[in-house]
Amino acid sequence: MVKRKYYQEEIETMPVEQIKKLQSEKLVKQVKHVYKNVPYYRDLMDKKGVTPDDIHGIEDLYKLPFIEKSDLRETYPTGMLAVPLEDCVRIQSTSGTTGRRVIAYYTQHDIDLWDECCARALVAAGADKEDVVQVSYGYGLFTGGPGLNGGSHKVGCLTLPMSSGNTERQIQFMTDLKATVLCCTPSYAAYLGESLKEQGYTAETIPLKAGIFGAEPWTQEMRENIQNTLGIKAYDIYGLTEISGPGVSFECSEQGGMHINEDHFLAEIINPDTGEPLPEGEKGELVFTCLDKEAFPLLRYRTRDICVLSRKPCSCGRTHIRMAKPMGRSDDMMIIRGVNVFPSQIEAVLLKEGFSENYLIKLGRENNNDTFDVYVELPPEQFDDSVKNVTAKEKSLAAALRTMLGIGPAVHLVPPKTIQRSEGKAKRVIDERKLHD
Ligand code: DLL
Repeated sequence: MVKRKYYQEEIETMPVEQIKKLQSEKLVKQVKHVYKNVPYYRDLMDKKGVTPDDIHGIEDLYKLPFIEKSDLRETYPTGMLAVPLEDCVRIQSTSGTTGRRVIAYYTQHDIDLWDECCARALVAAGADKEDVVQVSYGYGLFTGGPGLNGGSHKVGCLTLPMSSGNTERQIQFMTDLKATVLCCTPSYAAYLGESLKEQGYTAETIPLKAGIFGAEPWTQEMRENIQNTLGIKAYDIYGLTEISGPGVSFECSEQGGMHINEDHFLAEIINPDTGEPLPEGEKGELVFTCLDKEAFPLLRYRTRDICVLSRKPCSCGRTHIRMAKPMGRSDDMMIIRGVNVFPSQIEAVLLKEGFSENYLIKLGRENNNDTFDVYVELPPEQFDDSVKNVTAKEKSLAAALRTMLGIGPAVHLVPPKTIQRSEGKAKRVIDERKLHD
């Protein structure tokens, strides 16, 4: 049997001009739908002096007002719904730490569209009918489990709805049922790899061939570690609850950025300070417009993810625009002693210097000065090193971090396995400075 290259070839390889035409048609319709059915957004448009008649195509997108997380909190729980509640078949929700959770609603059409996006991601990672897909993202309100589960069904794979956690059971099912594709957060993939290794498995004896990892930032170095430990090709996948869930964009075999499912999601990059749209190739905040979702069709939603888009042709044949790995969030960037720092920069240095991705950043304040501590696990084979050696390593790691960041943290090397492992999104920063309410 010939392996399929695309899940929906015609759409995924559509010439760019045609995609833009399709987007324009869908946008005009979608704006009418939202204006008519979402009073909150109608008010925002009225205040900006724009009506659906002003929107003739994607070139008019900039006229529309943005939606931000604060709007979703304000309209909680149903104020952004664009269809009667009785037409909805599902909700999902974000894991929000403060304030009200965001609830996203789906009609059956919206679920189908989302599942198809995940199916495209799975096929791009080489999955086909004969594959066994282990979904180890959390199930429930989090979109990771349900999204990849739906995509895997569409492709016709045998789906193992493992959810996260219970690593012993994960390994048992993976090896007994010969799972070939693993879907989970990159930090959990790294942890599973560590546990498999401890049980004597090697890259050759682990049945997996591909992994689809996302939901949190991860570096190229972390990708290489995971690929080597599990003996797989590791693909990035991106998404957010507000826009549907995983599969808003996904990586292909080129592993060079994620193709955005442009027939459903229109992407822009804006200057996060001024809101001005930026030209392609410039770094800024990613903004999405849902082109054909029915229940929760957000227009110009500000993701806070800092990113770059590229139309460079891709060797995989897909024509949809690619987004780079998010480089951080405009709202999770740390400002330490006046310097902007992204946790992913720290991770990149640690991995490059031969340490593991198990680390913790602690920020505090002493005498009106920021304290900046990085706790990193020693590789097991170096655990017995003399105090002198460990101190020297701490110093050299601190120097490498200073070179990268422009400020130097205090580095603390701690025994292996002392930093708490994560089964979902890893919490890597503890900020005790209380810079926000
Ligand atoms: O994390 C959806 C998802 C599930 C994506 C499974 C991929 C796989 P939320 O919980 O709403 O949704 O979080 C969305 O997570 O705005 C990004 O900041 C971050 N994020 C998601 N995917 C990636 C990725 C899901 N591949 C927020 N790389 C987004 C970096 C990511 N950050």
